[in-house]
Amino acid sequence: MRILLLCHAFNSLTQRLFVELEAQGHDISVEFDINDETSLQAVNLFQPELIIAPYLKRAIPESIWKKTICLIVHPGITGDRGPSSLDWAILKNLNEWGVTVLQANAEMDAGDIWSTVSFPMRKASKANLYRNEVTEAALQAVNIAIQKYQQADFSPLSLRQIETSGDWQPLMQQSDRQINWNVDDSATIIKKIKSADGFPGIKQKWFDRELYLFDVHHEPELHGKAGEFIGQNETAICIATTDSAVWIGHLKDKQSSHPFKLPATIVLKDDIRDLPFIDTKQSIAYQPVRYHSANGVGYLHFNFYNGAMSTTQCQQLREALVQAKQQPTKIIVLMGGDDFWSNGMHLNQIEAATSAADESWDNINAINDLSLEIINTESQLIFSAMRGNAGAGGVFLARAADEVWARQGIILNPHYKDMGNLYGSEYWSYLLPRFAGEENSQRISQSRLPMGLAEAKALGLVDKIIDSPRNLFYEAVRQRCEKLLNSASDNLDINQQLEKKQQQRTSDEAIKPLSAYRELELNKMKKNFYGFDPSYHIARYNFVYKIAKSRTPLTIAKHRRISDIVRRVS
Ligand code: COA
Ligand code: THG
Repeated sequence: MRILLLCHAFNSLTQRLFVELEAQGHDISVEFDINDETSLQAVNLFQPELIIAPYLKRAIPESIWKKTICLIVHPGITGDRGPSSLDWAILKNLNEWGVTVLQANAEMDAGDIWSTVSFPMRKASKANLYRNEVTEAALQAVNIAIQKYQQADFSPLSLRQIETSGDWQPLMQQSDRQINWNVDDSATIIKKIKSADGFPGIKQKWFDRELYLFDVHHEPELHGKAGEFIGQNETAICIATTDSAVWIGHLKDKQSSHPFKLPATIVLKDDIRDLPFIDTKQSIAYQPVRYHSANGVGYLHFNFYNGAMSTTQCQQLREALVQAKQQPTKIIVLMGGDDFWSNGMHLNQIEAATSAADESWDNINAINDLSLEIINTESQLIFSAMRGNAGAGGVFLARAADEVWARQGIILNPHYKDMGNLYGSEYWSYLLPRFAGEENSQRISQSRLPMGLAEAKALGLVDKIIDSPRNLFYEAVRQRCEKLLNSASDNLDINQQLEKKQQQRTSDEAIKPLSAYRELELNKMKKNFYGFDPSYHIARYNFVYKIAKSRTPLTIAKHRRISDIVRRVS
């Protein structure tokens, strides 16, 4: 079927539908909802049989929904309507929520119901629920709706025909979730912040500044006077609550010269100069980098907010890896974070630096040092286990390991080009030809599209797909590792594999040393950072400031490509 995805932006849910529907053989094109005329033009150019709107903030005009069936993917149960569905579900502590596919008409979210899929709620942030449960349910609900569309005799049910518990819920206001530090316990505070994380954050006045709070973690061990600052670590601040304390990892100060999300200690810098330092190692409540081992396998977690890795975080992670390598294990697994495995260097922190070029340079060197440390792991087999999505440098960093395992359903964006034609580093020019072959690495580095796992595996970016639900992923990885250890009698197989890996490394090094790959990549990156062409700095600015796109990129808007138009006309 010819299907147009009409969306506010190409977000993770839209990317997932794009990848899955294309894999099912549908002809998919994407148009950003910039204004009514452009959207109508897209419909006229592509002539879709069906329009699907996975992430849309504005009303679809009558000129479109009268002509073509438009299916809205709504992150709520049947009958639920409005722009803050998930926010309300989290704030109300609901046990179950869902995704409904409904047909657009003149009344927002009140059209006929095509399908609905429910899921149990989990105590996670809005963005995390959205990227996981909502995305899975949305994919199922869209598939059901497409099947029904293809049945000639199907007609959807109107809202009046079905019994529902959902209702219209207004746009959530700051006053609906404002924290009352003297009254709210930790659970309530966490719930409020999570209901607004990734967007818009909880408004909070501190030090006469209007701040927005994100990235909350419970701290059961520490206590103090409710609402008072207890301490800080490298990136986060710890605040006492009525019953314990919470860590806040990220803040946004819209009135500052860097009005975007940054680590809390950077935003508050001068205001918390005298705040005592709490060693992260003593508090397991907020430990983005965490190592543990069990039954001969070491696991390194790096739960960085939004998968972004700053210079110091890369250094910290490298240090943790160096330590892990000294442990008597045969396998190390790089687990990444809860939301993302990694999205490469930290563009927000680069944007906020005194010199963005210098900070980019430091960040890419730190991530390269980490990549090198992974490649040069001699005493252990090292695996990247991706539970969440990865993008840009994060994908190539994963490939630095001996094997990449990925959870069924994640999306990879193995490209740097959208960031102002960045050349990219992380030793990709060594890793890609080695694991994917010359031809595939050409294909990967030319691509600007999100990739599903079937393609990633075919191209050699991923070795194993782990078909496990999100909450059982760690267990599935653990079982695989331990089976590998146990089936290898007296570690003979593992030792042979380690020997083979060392031989390969030695022979690769003799042909062309890793330092030469690094130098070549960094020479190109130097031009991106310091050269005449400002594309990278402009693209990064637009990304960090979330400047809306003024047109849909041709990579996804195939109806706007001349070749596709000619093909359809002829
Ligand atoms: N640095 C800082 N923030 C990043 C980031 C990075 N490298 N990658 C993602 N983020 C942030 C986004 O700004 C967004 O912030 P929000 O919480 O304020 O909304 C959040 O992570 C989620 O990203 P989003 O783009 O909404 O997720 P997605 O799943 O729809 O898309 C990517 C994922 C990877 C395609 C997209 O985030 C991206 O292009 N990132 C940039 C990657 C990059 O170029 N890195 C530098 C080169 S190494
Ligand atoms: N029919 C038509 N178009 C649609 C929908 C529809 N477009 C997408 C839409 N459903 C998705 N759902 C909503 C529901 C309510 C609101 C937005 C999207 C909403 N918006 C506030 C407004 O427009 O004033 C502002 C919200 C905000 O600022 O975030 O109420 O069923 N034809």
